Amino acid sequence: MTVVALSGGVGGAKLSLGLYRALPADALQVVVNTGDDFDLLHLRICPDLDTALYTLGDREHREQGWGRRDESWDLMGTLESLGEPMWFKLGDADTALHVLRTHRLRSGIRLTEVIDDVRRQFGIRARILPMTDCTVATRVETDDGELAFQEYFVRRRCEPRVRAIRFEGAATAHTTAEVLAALDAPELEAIVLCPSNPYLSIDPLLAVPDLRAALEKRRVPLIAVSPLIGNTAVKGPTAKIMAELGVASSATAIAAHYAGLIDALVIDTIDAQHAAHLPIPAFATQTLMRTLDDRVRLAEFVLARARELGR
Ligand code: FO1
Repeated sequence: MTVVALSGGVGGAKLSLGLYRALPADALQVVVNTGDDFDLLHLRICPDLDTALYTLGDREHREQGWGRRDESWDLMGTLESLGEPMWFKLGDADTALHVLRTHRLRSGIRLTEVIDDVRRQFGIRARILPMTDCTVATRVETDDGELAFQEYFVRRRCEPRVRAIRFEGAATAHTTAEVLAALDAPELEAIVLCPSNPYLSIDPLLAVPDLRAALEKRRVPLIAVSPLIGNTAVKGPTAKIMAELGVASSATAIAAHYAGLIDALVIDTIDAQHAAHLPIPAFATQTLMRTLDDRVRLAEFVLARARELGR
């Protein structure tokens, strides 16, 4: 039996690791957001894919949430000493991956194949699949004008007020044969929508028309995990963006956001009172993932609920 996880950055990678440990090693396929990808110093940077690679490959920087642990910063220090403004931090080992990826993409190799090769080199038995090999770029319309995703997220620290978010290139993009095969596999048991930012990390996946269509015609339960605990997100700007878009940040709003797509929502125990008011089944448990045990326990809970729904 196999499971597909839909993931963005840090929160998604944490639950993906829990699923990877809770399932037989080759039973997991993680479909990852590529809307955050961009070019810096002519290098192709894919933050969410790399966070998945580092987390499942036991190389992630645990406190930071992105990049590698035991990283050195000589390249960035040298670039800064030469006058290059390095608002986006590039570690040495991390940059080696950006160089390799850029080189291979320029040689005509698909992003899916580049990532698949790296995950094998890292000894990861789960598949890590970009949502598309086409270029999709998240753009954030703010009170200060439209910003490219990393300009908004890193350079401006999510401070500008968000008015709208769009995914440039998504409408004409298509997903990959690998993602379609994963979603159509006879042995597929469940699809798990990870507790990533719905607006910035999951909506780009859902904006790719044939990926959305494949999710809609699935034969297995699709169960989401809310990124909110009470009215706040563990990390990142989810609650701030919801407020700016005029949406109350609550489990009810997350269920409404995914209405028509998900079969059930896993919420935190402190939100258990919302369960009775949701139009879909909601299951309450501790969703905060501080330790590896937390991740595995949440993954096991999600898988158990998905199996019950599938019966
Ligand atoms: N996030 C930051 O807040 N500051 C950085 O300097 C930064 C550098 C960086 C380098 C490589 C990488 O893969 C991710 C990096 N991130 C950084 C994280 C990234 O911007 C976001 O976490 C994701 O795009 C959102 O999921």
